[in-house]
Amino acid sequence: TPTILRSDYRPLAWRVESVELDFRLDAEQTLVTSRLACVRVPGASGPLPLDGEDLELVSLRIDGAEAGECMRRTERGLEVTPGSDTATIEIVTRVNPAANTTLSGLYASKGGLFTQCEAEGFRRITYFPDRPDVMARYTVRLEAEQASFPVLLSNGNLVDSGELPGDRHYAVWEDPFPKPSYLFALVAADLEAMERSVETLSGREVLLQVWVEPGNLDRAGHAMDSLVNALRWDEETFGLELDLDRFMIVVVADFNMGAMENKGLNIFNARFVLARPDTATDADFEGIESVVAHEYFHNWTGNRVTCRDWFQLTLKEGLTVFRDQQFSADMLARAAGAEREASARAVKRIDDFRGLRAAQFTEDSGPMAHPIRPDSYQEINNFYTATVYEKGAAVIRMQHTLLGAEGFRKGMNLYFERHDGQAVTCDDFVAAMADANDRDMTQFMRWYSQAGTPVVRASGQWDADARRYTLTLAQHTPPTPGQPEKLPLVIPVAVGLIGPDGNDLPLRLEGDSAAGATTRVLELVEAEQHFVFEDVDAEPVPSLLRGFSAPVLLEIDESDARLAFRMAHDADPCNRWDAAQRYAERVILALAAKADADVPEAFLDAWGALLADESLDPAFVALAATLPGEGWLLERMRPADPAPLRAALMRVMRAIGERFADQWLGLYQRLEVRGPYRYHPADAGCRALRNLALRYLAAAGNEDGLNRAETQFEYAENMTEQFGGLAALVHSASPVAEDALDNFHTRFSSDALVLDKWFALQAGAWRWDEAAPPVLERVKALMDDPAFKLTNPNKVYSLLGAFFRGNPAEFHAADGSGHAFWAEQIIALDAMNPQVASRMARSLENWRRYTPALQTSIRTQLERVRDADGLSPDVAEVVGKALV
Ligand code: B3K
Ligand code: ZN
Repeated sequence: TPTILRSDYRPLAWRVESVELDFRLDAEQTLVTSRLACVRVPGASGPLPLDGEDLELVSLRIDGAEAGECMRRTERGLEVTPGSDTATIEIVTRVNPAANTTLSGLYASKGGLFTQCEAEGFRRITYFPDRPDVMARYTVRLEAEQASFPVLLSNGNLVDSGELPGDRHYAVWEDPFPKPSYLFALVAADLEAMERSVETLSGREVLLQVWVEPGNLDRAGHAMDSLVNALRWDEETFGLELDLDRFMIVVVADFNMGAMENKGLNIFNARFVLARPDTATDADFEGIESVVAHEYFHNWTGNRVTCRDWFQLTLKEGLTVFRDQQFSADMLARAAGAEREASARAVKRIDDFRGLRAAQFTEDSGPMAHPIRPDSYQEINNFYTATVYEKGAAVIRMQHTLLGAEGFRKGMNLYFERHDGQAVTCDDFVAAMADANDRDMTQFMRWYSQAGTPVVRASGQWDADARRYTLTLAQHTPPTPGQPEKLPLVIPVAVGLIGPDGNDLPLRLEGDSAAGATTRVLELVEAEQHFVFEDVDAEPVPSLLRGFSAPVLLEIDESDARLAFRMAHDADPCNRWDAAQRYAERVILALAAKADADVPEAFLDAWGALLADESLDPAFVALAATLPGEGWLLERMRPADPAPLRAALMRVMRAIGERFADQWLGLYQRLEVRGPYRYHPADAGCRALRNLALRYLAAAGNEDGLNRAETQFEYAENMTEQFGGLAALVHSASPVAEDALDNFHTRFSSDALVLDKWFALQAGAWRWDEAAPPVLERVKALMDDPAFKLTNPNKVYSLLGAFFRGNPAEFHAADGSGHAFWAEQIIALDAMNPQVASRMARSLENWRRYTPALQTSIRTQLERVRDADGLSPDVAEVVGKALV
């Protein structure tokens, strides 16, 4: 597979001024006529390359005449050489949506027709210079049979529609804004809309629609509310207003990822729209709010200003993730009320950081490590990564921290002032931030070019006589593939000093005239720096990287006692959580290395103090009392050995369940949420902690706990509690788990999204009952369930994804059965849907950190996939890099 380099970027010699598309839609034979008004860029020379993939070319005419000699076929599609500097190119292609299992381009789902064009799907519809710096105005005419496709949608505004002879109809859509081809979309399906009309900041009336399958309107309300909130937030926070008369969200059941920000016509995976209290959990409600907002925010960060080339992807993704994170934090804070606001924000911050650590830190230490702006790729779809998205967002967050909210806003204003309507680079974004704030950001730009998680090593020295505390911070970034050497970065380190009484000290840095705030942001820019604090009367305990101020790994020597102290006293909730995690990690890894050791008493005491502290928000306690994820622990364990790790985790869970049974039962009672379900952070926090209580109690085999889980499962009126009860039963040795699973399946047999949870729960189950058969057997059996389809990405992610990624001890069974199953499934999936196959394939990329025996088994299967016939570039890149 060829490698594409960022340094190879060349502007196109042609501009496409306008695109007229005419679709004769049909499930098996859709005829697409595309009319491109092309103009040669003054002074440029060369042909116009047109990308095309899986297309049947019916005809191509230049200025009305057969192309003849002026067209030739190339590896990527076609190349045309018009005889003059302006030309109208008319291309007719035929495609078969029903046969398109890749879910990229135009495809069929449940009888409807949908498109997905990012990154390179438009070329599967028609021949086109399919790159984001080609921005054009689109007019789209859709024509189809009325009965099968009653609703016809595309980007922008509806300018004409009507009936045609033979029970057919048509619609014409016009998008007033120039856009790249990846933002094109159409929908032809049987759908119903929830509508709301709102007034924008400048007083324009806009129509919002959420389109769902008939019968699902009662599940669209939360998405609509989220959309309205997002619209308001962008007006208030950045002065950014909806620029269209109409904004549509359309739900589809078969979709490769979460959602897509097509201009004015967002298309969503059903799981990020549909929610009713009895079918969706608190986490689902939260996910919907954030994804709806994310796609909406793209309208400015991504659509109005887009990427020059795909290497700049983080320009829109990192920034938009940062925006959705801020939005969600503000929503949570508002709902929580003034008193609980800080805690609500911290909970969101912890959640985001935990995600970054689990997905991105692990990616950054493996064979796919890349900077947030990569220098090369083989398949762009492989680069919609945690690094580009989550680390990208963290890099934007650091700019926000360094420049302040106001400075950041000034930078955003300048960015839009300069670049509205353009396709630009990450340098352009940072230049706007720098110029608006009169700040040199040259060194900061290294965050865009260096891969790997930087390690910040901290140590402190207290000088009693001088009443001085010197904090030494040193940074280094380990080598990553292709980048042996790294330079120092600009790292904002938010610092607090905790006094012996547990209270923060006011900070006076050397050179300051007076003490100021209790948290200061230090800028670490050298390989090593010393920061001196004055007037420190007793040895303080440093609390570093407060609020997770940078995407780095902090190394600091801390005794167990000091971790327990910070768990109890750190004024920064993020660091309180972090202290609990560090302590748990230490204990679990020690137990994994020494099978007969006991769970240390001091650790349990610290844990107990956390549970007993009634001043803490239940949502926070639920996070702090959740053990570090297995994937993260494997990353920290050398060599990674899933079986003893699982055993250690089970031992710790049992110990915590047994030792604190009364506390768990007590808070289960105390935190019961009465009244009808509402999606609210306070209620959600209580439900989360109660469900966690059930998990620990069930793990310990506590009779009362198991009874409560069963009752909650049977009588709960919302999915959060019902599923929480079920999950506790499945994660126990309880004999009633099987019946409960059957019962749940019967109850929701026609609800695809709820069944996704049911599949995932079983694929991720631990074997609390040693006599139970391996989980792989169950996964194989579930593939035969009538509700399971390998062609539906949600099903694949819930069953196979939960097993490959969420159940390491079972997946990495010593006999290699899991790995062989992995290879079979990757090969089968790849023949249908390379993007989904590639995502699943990535579950083995960090194989070199496992034990030698596991490595041998995994290598065999990686090679088997590598050598399979007709492998896609997607999977080839992943296994190829894994095997290097
Ligand atoms: N921009 C899309 C992702 C497209 C992925 C293509 N393989 C969704 C988002 O980030 O908002
Ligand atoms: Zn996005």
